[in-house]
Amino acid sequence: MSDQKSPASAPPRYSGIRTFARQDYSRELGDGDVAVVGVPFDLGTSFRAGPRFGPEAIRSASVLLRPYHPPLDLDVLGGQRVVDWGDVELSPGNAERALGQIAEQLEPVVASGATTLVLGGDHTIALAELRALADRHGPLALVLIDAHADTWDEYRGERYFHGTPFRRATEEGLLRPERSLLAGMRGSLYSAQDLADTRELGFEYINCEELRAMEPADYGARVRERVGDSPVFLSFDIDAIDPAFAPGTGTPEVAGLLPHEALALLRSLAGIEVAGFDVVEVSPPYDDRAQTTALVAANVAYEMLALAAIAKDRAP
Ligand SMILES: [Mn+2]
Repeated sequence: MSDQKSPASAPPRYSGIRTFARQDYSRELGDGDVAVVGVPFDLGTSFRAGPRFGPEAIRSASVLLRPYHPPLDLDVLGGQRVVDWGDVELSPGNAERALGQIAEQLEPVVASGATTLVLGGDHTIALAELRALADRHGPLALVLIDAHADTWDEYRGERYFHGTPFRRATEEGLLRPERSLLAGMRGSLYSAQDLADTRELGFEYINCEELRAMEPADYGARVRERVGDSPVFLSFDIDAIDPAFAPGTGTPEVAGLLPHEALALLRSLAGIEVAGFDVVEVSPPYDDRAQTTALVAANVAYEMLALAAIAKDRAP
């Protein structure tokens, strides 16, 4: 508590500029083991908009995060250097142009060797992240926790929006569907073909009912087996969480994961090296007065930092 050197514990935490978990703001390439990057983009939403305000809300909710993680007995913020890179700069009004801008700004960060932890933003941005990540790592295995598979081809003629990023990424050769595992899918669909299309692309998925019935360790084992030695992109859509706990999101579906279930699933991935993480679809205008959705998202991001710390520890 008295460790004045750690920005995370410099009291009082409700004061000061809102960087993620009170970590240093830095745009110096090579400065951090992990770079937290905000992507304030929501031109890809199909129902409720608002995730352009997600990075700001998640950062605000993150300032209570402390360095030490008791269940993992891990110094999350002390054993690695985590920097807040700030937000990518976007031109509003054109989704495809913005995707190019996101990839262009992420590329040097990824090339510097940092693990990226992106705060979204709607899920369209995953396509831009994958462009930057694949540029360095080659095609990646996708580990997705989401109420939706986001593998549509188009919606009312639009090919670039938050229902299509993983189909576009597959077409662009950025993903290895045969090494990817999607989990948490639930809610009504337009037809059974939606799911068949996901499988036809080569993805495997675990629906939310099945996921909730699994032991987290079994989920972790299934992810390990599926991704093999591929580089990994771990993407968490906050709508995977039940809207009672995460109402502030664009396309809510009832009967989702409880927060403790989601954290346990993430902890089950300990030891897997992840090239890039994101937490997306937080829509603060629809959040509750206590900003619960942003709080859950900040804690999901914290678990991702824990995974990064463990992977770094085990690196040769
Ligand atoms: Mn999604």
